[in-house]
Amino acid sequence: MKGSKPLFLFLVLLSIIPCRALGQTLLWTAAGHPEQRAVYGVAFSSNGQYVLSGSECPQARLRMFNGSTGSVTWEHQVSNSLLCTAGVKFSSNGQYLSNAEETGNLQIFQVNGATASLSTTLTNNTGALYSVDFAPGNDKVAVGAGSGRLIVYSLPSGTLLFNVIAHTGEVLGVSWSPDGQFLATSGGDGLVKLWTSNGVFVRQFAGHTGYAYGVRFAPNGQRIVSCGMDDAIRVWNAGTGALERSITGHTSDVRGVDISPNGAYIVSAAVDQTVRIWDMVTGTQAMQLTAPGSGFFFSVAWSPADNRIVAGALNNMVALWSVPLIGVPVVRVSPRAFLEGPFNNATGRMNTNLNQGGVIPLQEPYSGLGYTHSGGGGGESTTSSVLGVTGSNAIVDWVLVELRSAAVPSNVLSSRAALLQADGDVVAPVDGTSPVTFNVAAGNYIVSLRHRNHLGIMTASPVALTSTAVAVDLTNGSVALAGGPDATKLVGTRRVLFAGDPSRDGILRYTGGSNDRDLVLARIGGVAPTATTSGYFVEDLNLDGVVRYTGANNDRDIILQNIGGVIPTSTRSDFIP
Ligand SMILES: [Ca+2]
Ligand SMILES: [Ca+2]
Ligand SMILES: [Ca+2]
Repeated sequence: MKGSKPLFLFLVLLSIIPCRALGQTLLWTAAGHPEQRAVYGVAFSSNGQYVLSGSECPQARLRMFNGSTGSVTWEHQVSNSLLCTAGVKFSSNGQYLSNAEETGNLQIFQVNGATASLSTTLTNNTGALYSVDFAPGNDKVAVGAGSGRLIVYSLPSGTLLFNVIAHTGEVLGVSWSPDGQFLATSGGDGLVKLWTSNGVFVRQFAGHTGYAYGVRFAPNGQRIVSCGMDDAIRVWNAGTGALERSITGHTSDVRGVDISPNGAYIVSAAVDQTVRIWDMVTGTQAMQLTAPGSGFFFSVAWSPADNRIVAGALNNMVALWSVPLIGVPVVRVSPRAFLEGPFNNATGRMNTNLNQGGVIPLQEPYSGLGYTHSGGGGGESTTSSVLGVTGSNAIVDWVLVELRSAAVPSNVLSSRAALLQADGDVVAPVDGTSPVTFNVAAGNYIVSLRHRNHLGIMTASPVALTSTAVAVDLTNGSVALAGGPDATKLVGTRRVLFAGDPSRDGILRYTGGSNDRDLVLARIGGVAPTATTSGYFVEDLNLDGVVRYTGANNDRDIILQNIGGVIPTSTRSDFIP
């Protein structure tokens, strides 16, 4: 033990360093400990507002920093004895932070804004802890122990769920899959292993020599990234166990690894005194980060909210960079689909009455309807010149395109509002002709197409997407859909999305609670069935610009037809989870 505990306010070695190079800015550095103690763990809160560090002992410290300024907002002295802190994490709901420490205690703190208070100490009797990760649902916490054990506790109760021998030697890294169904571990035996959330071994990934220090699951659940004593970063296929690539360039031990929220980049921290950013798909180095005086880097994290990176170093430094100019990955897709409402089987095109009526908004309508966009989608806009195009490429309406996890199709990784042309092409709103682009890494994605009053559809199998646009024709049955042929309506030889869901719950209902028919009636005033309302409304199921309840071209009968046409209590559902 060294000295007494002075006021930490005097100990913050905070400095703003205006160091700019090649798209990176070192925003601040601060001390993770008042003395020369290595920073073994760093973490961002899920909104990126706070940074947490955990340091070496004696008198290990946890420190929380304001992510913008680097000022210390909270400090905790772990103990007066020889207890080091090896791993720190925030839970994604912002409720907890955790500290895995060297005598086998897992401390869970309740987070209260910029501060925290100790709520639970979970003690295992197998020795030192090296790594910690909260489950995505915030209902479990996993820890890796020096004894080679993988231990999982339930939260908030702290009940032990399982405790299995995972590695020969220490469990140095642990990471939950994004769906919470799996855990990846890395160990002192150089292996990376995959486990079910119940602690059942699935497969191992062999390749590192010496310690495998860190491991992270990619946001799409398809890849696992590890780093090790062999100076390498390895990218594994989580599903098959295959080594996709080995990334070399660091000249000494790679101690920490993390992945950008969009899955396109890996960041690594190494004993060669550099933090480096790599392209996930090509393995090429995109950027190298340094901080004067840092010494060896031991830990690293990428902000879940933006392009900022924090790293912890041997000499007690916590360094935070902004990397805004880093190249943004792009995948492109060109879907083609028909909506039943405006579809005209005689011409093989959709009517463009909404466009001709001048009611299509320049701003995408889905955010306003309550749809929660993902992965950078939302707020798309177009121009009156795009809407002015006529003929087969005239715009019919706004649609939604989603890229979903191949492993967990309910997980929407990225969404975009796009425009639908009369001939079925789905295009970018910016010019009305380009493919739809998403800022995600090249890979396999379930593609879904949705509309504000039709039943959505999605591919049954993942589609391999890259920066070169891939055509996904959903009009002719050539691409298998979730739900099979029942997912779309056959009109002549073409497949169209079922109309009739102004309630946007994915179910066509003609009568009873939450039915779609009453919404049509309500839109025209709710009393006189022959009344009509013109404009851009979700109750206009055939997209002719007029909401009609009865008579020719009404928007009511289409619901009845699509639930079977006979029994009014029948329903029809989409196949989107
Ligand atoms: Ca076209
Ligand atoms: Ca409905
Ligand atoms: Ca209508």
